[in-house]
Amino acid sequence: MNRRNFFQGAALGAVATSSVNRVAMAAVPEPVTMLHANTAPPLLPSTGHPYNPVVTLNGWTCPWRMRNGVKEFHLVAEPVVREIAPGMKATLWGYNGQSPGPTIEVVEGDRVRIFVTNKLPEHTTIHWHGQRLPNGMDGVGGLNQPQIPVGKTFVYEFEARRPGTFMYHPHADEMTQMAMGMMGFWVTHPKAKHPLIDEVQRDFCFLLNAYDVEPGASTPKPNTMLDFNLWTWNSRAFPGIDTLNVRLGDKVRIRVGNLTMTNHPIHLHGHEFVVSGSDGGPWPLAARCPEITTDVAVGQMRQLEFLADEEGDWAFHCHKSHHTMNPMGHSVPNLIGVEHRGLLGKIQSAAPEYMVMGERGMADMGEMSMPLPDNTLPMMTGTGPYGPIEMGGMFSTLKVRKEQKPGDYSDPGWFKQPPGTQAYEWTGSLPTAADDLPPATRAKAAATGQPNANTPAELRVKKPGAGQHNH
Ligand SMILES: [Cu+2]
Repeated sequence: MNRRNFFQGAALGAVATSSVNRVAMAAVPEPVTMLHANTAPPLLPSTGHPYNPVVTLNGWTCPWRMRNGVKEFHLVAEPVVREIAPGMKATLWGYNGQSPGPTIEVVEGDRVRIFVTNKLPEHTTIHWHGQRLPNGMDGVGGLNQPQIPVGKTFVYEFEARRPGTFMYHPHADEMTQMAMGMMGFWVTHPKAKHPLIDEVQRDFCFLLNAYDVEPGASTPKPNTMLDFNLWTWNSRAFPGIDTLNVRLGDKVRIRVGNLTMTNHPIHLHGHEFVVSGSDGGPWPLAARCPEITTDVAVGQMRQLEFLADEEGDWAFHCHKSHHTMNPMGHSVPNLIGVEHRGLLGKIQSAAPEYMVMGERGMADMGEMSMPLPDNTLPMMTGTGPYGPIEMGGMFSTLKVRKEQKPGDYSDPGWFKQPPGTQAYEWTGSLPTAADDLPPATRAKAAATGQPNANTPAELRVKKPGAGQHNH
């Protein structure tokens, strides 16, 4: 075992476990287990080719040992408890103590040997998504290899032939094992300067995943096909997803892989990025164009690259609005404009838990402390410097700061906006059109969020008429 790597791992809260018989494992690198869901600092390579390591959001990189020129890793497939966000833990399957498993980082041309020990209650395999490798190493159970039985260790070995952004996951009882959280990231750094792979100061990676956990429960339903209720990045939901902290002027790369059952339009505020590559490899320069949202379809991977040249706290999220919500968002009728407060007492006498919600929109949910089942996240939550952020799920923040030190990934806190650069309330007079409803109607409209039926909205619309088209 490479002690240095081991101790680096230990310093991050990882521990070596020896529940598997020590003698039997003597030829195998000791597996490293992670005990928490924090974002580990980048793991600087102490052996082999140097590179600028990635930072895995709410994850870590798997330590390795060098043995006769081969990089050896040890993954243990096992049941894990993953904190999805403070206040909710899920009973998942993963690798080395967490879901996702550790990121594997190697260099183009590296010979890689991965020991996979199966501590699940059923057989498994690992497929190395995107790698060029011998057919027998591709990990499709039944097709390329026999399944790895319960309690057994299999060895995968191949050369990391092309640089890029990859992932790993089982190809055995796939629907169950992926629904339970089995997956991990893989980055192969280029060996030499590559014409299509830019050097960056910050390199982040995470997987898109989704779970269906009933409010109050902790184990995902493995047979759900579409109706997931927890939309996560690396098995974390906002406000449990760490922020991406960078220095003003940094070139930033964010690598994203999608192992959910639907597409995710990933959207960044305040900057334009290019998609610089995918699991297919770096993209030709002619194929890159500025974007602020890019769709990551099922089974795809994308690398977003940009210059972080605008200071501030910039939202970074999936643009499907139900993917930035936590459970409890289903089956709530649209009550906008329905005045039902007078009914509350009557309903509550029959159903004491009944709550009034939604008659003026759902924003109240962000600050409401409603009784939730144990181990359940609020639907919209998180607090920013100006109040509730009213988000959940696939949402985080890119924090760009002048004072952030090179290589410092710690959270700088909230951005202090320079005076005169924030949206403010207008207190002057308003033009008549916005102000000419009778006061009683206006009060009612403000209370219900909907114009009164007696004063149809159409009447307030300026229609094209005489004098408008004869210039
Ligand atoms: Cu999404």
